[in-house]
Amino acid sequence: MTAIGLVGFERSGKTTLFNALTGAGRPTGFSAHLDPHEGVVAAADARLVQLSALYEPRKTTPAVLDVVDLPGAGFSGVLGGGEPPSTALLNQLSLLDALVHVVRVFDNDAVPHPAERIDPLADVEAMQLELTFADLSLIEKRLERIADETKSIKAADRVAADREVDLLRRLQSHLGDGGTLRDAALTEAERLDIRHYRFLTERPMLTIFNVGEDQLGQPAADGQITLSAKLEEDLREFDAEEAAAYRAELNSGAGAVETAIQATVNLLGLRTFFTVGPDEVRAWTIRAGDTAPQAAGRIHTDLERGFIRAEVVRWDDLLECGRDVGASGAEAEAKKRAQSRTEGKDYEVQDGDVLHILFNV
Ligand SMILES: Nc1nc2c(ncn2[C@@H]2O[C@H](COP(=O)(O)OP(=O)(O)OP(=O)(O)O)[C@@H](O)[C@H]2O)c(=O)[nH]1
Ligand SMILES: [Mg+2]
Repeated sequence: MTAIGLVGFERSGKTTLFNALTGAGRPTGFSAHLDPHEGVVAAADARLVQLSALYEPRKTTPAVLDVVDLPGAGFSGVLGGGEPPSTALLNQLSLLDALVHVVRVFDNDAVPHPAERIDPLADVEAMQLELTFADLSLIEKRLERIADETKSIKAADRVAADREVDLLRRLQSHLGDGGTLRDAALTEAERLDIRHYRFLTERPMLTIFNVGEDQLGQPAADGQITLSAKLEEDLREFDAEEAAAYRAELNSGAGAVETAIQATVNLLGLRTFFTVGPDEVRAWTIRAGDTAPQAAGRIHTDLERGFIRAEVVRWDDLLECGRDVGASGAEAEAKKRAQSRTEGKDYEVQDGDVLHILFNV
């Protein structure tokens, strides 16, 4: 399972966004929670919606991601001159596959910002520093430990220790220059070597600007995600028609939350494939590079173990066939048009593939 974590300073709207994503209805505001909230979020996918409209299955199942809403109270170090994040918080962070930084843009005197100013870009930088300091302190501890251990070490082991020290020093100076470990120039082998440290600035990160309802409708810069967590939370209570009317009034396009989720899925390097049929139309996520048997294994371990071959068709080709001849004949029609292929165990599943797995156990 893939887990994403919501991070950000106090009262930036993490729990509000968590509620918008999961429907969990956790208390927001000054209820400062010290424990993280955990939930699951359905990965909204327009392709799934279209396939489902064609098949009219009994059940439509989106792919899901785990989401963890972390308390902002742990991040007051850089901002307020307080303590750095606790070991417990750092451990929680290190378990996450990606981080979503919720940045406060909305202004509200009743909800003071911990630094008593609204400056989104300063918050982006401060969080960057917070995570960088955590990585630097991990590197320092490790360097000290190696120095201790290598006082009485065999010459043969010294080579490996020296190499590690060398690599850590390079990371240290890169971070010191304001870089992140995401953008550090490392070889594939070096990336593998440092993976076990679970450095925070190595983690993929998405930034979401949480604006007030009055700031909606202003164009977001390229690659930026802007939404109002409060509005999105409130709209969960509305039916589709009411929600659309309210959005129109506030100039808020639909789909900001969906865009954010899709951006996270992409950031994680996940690929989505689909399975279709009259019972269920379903989206699944796999890692980029996963093969057909690995994808089959997401559905059921038996399908991976007994994998024979996969019938593969792109979702939009299948949709077109289905619209021409009806859902029940869609796969046969795709075969006739040579849009459906038979793939073996080495096939690397592509984003948007519809798979039909043939297996035998
Ligand atoms: N006006 C407005 N208020 C918001 C928005 N998002 C959050 N708030 C309010 O800001 C307050 C804090 O929101 P939370 O979601 O609890 O913030 P948090 O980041 O989880 O805070 P901590 O858990 O303390 O770190 C609540 O009163 C929210 O209603 C928004 O988009 N617009
Ligand atoms: Mg919170």
